[in-house]
Amino acid sequence: MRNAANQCTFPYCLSLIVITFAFSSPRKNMAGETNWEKPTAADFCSNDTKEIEEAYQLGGAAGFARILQEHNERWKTVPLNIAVIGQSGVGKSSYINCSRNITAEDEEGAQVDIVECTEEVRSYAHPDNALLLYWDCPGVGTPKFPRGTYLEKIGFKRYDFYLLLSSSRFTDDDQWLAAEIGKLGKRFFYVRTQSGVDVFKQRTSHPRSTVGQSDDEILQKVRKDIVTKLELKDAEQDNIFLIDSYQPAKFDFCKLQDTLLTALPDLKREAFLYSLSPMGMLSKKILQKKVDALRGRIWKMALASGVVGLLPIPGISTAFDIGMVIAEGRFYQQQLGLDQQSLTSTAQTHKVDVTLLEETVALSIPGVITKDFVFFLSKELATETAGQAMEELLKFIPFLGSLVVAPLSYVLTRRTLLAVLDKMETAAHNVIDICVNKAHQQALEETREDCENLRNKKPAI
Ligand SMILES: Nc1nc2c(ncn2[C@@H]2O[C@H](COP(=O)(O)OP(=O)(O)OP(=O)(O)O)[C@@H](O)[C@H]2O)c(=O)[nH]1
Ligand SMILES: [Mg+2]
Repeated sequence: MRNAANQCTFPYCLSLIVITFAFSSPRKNMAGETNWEKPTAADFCSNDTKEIEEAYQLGGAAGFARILQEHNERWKTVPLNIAVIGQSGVGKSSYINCSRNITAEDEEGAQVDIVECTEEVRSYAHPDNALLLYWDCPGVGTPKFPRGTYLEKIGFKRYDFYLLLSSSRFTDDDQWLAAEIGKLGKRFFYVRTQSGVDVFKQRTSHPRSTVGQSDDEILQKVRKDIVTKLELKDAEQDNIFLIDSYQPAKFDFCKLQDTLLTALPDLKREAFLYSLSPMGMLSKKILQKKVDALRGRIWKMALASGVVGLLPIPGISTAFDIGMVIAEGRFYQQQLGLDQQSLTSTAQTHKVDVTLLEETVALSIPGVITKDFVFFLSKELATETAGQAMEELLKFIPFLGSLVVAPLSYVLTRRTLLAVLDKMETAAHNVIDICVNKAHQQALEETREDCENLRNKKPAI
């Protein structure tokens, strides 16, 4: 069979087309009816296609499938070093924990304390990516880390980018660090932590004038102060982020992660994207970016499955590589924050009943992606759409005309994965909606309480 694959000619491909069903991807139109989308040029990156074609010439069908899957895993091999710097106590370790979706009490959590805490430079890997390292640096300007030796001690030049953290007041040390990073010609992002605390303090000290003001309005003053102190030009002002590591769904936390994402080169961007938690930030924007990236992997998985479909490998279904589809589906589930562990953590973070989240997700997908679920889905897809075989395959073949792929395996894998991803996207949107509604309710109650307190407050004598 492998020889047949290697020696394939166009007529042979055609015979494969004629004798098989084909499938395309499910999309809902405005009326909610299902349409079947064909693969488009946007599904294919020309560099990938060229490399993959070469791999096929060299490695035959078996090597080709391996390389396709390796392409999807390349982001795991890219190192990314993020320096988190600033004075002691500004929240460097807390930010790192939040970015890794864990707390100081977790085994791998960075130590956090109300007294000076981090005493050496230490890296913390992201739980989902061992090469994505957050470097927790000790506070600058302490007796142990005076300015004179600070840069050398933290290995200042080795990082991809720098997050310069501060809280409450902008200091000389912040200004000095910003200037030093500037000299390196590297990009830094100015992050003001504990914004929730700033808002609370301002509302408490100015109870009347802050009623009716949004948190953003209250924080405008802080933003302006940073711009003035750093002498930032208009274009640079987008590099200021006001966050609270204990409330990642509020303030600029999501904007910060999104900006870092945009600033990175391709593969590093992919590695960073797969480390972000859309549920922690309750961000549909990050969710959308993840779904797009995951959708972009599908054609390679489908081709790999299509090639494998031609080989007599024991344990693989006659139609497509079910093990691969299950593994890929579980990856989506974890990436979109829908696995059990993520749901538990989302429920805790946003103070929502975990059972409600589980039940909501269960309306779209099972708790664990199983063989039965994938079979059920693919059976549905296979019976519904046989009619569009030829068009999709002819569209597919010009891109990879010299490759032999079992069309049934290719299209069934593609459709099944797209359907799995679609269902998960819906479930993830629903989970975010529940958490956002809960946060709104809570905010309303707090405002009502504030107003009530203000009304009942007796004037000071
Ligand atoms: N409310 C709130 N508290 C924070 C935030 N970030 C840090 N804290 C608190 O501030 C204190 C110091 O936080 P750390 O994360 O240990 O600060 P650090 O910069 O790592 O401090 P060193 O290790 O001493 O340099 C702790 O009590 C944290 O709980 C935040 O964003 N919001
Ligand atoms: Mg620390």
